[in-house]
Amino acid sequence: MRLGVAGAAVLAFGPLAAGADPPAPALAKAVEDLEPYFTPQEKFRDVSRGKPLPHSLPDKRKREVGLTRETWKLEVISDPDNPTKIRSPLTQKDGTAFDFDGLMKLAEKHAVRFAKVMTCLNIGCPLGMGLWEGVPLREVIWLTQPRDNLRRVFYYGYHNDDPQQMFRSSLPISRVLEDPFDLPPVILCYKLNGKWLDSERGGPVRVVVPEAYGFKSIKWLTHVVLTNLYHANDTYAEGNNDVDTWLKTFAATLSVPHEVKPGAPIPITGYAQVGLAGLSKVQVSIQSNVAKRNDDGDPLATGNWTDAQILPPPKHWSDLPGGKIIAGTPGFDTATGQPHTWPMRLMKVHWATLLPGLPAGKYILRTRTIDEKGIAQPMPRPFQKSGHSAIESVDITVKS
Ligand SMILES: Nc1nc2c(c(=O)[nH]1)N[C@H]1C(S)=C(S)[C@@H](COP(=O)(O)O)O[C@H]1N2
Ligand SMILES: [Mo]
Repeated sequence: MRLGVAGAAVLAFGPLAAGADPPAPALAKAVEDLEPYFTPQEKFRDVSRGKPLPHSLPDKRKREVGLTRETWKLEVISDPDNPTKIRSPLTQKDGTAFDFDGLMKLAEKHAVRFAKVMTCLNIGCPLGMGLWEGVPLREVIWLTQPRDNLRRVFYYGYHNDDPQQMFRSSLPISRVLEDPFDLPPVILCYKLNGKWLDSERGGPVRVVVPEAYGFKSIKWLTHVVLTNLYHANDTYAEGNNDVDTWLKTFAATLSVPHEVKPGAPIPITGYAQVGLAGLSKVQVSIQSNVAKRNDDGDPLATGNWTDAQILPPPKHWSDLPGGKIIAGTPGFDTATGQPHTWPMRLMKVHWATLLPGLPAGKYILRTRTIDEKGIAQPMPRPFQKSGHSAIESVDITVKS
């Protein structure tokens, strides 16, 4: 089903460079100038909090508080307020806390990798796109031999030993113990794009939750707490956020000529975030901004949407070693490194379109996506606290 719809989308529009008609030079140039596919670690946008920011601590202090691979310690315990029955808690006090060597032992057998955009629920565009590697969190939870009264897990990282600074997130235990709908597991992540996870990205070890917005992916992880609490206790809940939401599908522009000559075709490129709903099409609409706005701000109602070309997967996956998807990444062919399906959920795609020339005037360009089920996304959805996914509007002026 997924292969069908997603595959059809690519075939119908054809890979840009391989089409019968070579793309117009203006569009070819815009496509060539697109951003790199994967984001180098240091180029991610950093929105993490802490005074001081944990990644800015001097190396000596990092060693003291366990923020290096050599000194990292993870406690996995029962919640004293809503206890889970576990046989073997992993604690500093008993000298049983989990360490990086233990993680690497588990990695020999259980390491997994997946590509995912890291997007903050409160910020429109992804902070970065990464190939994340780690050990499923459940492997470490099993070490404690949980027995009874286990409904959720919550977790937090180093926060300068100041309770006010704790940034916590939580998940139902079922999400950790099994992976629904083909999703990758929730991981204890230690590598990004084939390199050790650096301190700014949450190293030595962070959680990464594949289908979630950034706030579930706790950095500088130090504590995993097994609990019989039946509801979320995320720090983000206090900020009026929808803490059960998952990654949305939407499109946005990357390059738009803000002023063009009358009759000149208009090259446009952009990206789409492929959320859990999948992606079958990217569409654009251009309207005169003086046209009667019968839509009341709802461009979905106007219906003059045209399909953009979803670009094929890159030949060179920039920022990965050798520009190649690391062998053994599920969803990618081991020999060619090409994805089995495209677009793939949790990742982003690039798109391009050449709009026909227009008479002089002022216009508004909008972009949207059609999900795998054929439903336009974003739905007219004012609920920004479920993850930003607005229809973007960009002004274009046509004048001689
Ligand atoms: N310990 C800790 N983890 C954290 C945060 C934080 O402030 N402290 N911020 C979260 C939020 S809100 C987001 S969006 C992501 C951002 O991940 P990045 O910095 O790798 O892009 O980290 C999450 N993990
Ligand atoms: Mo965030």
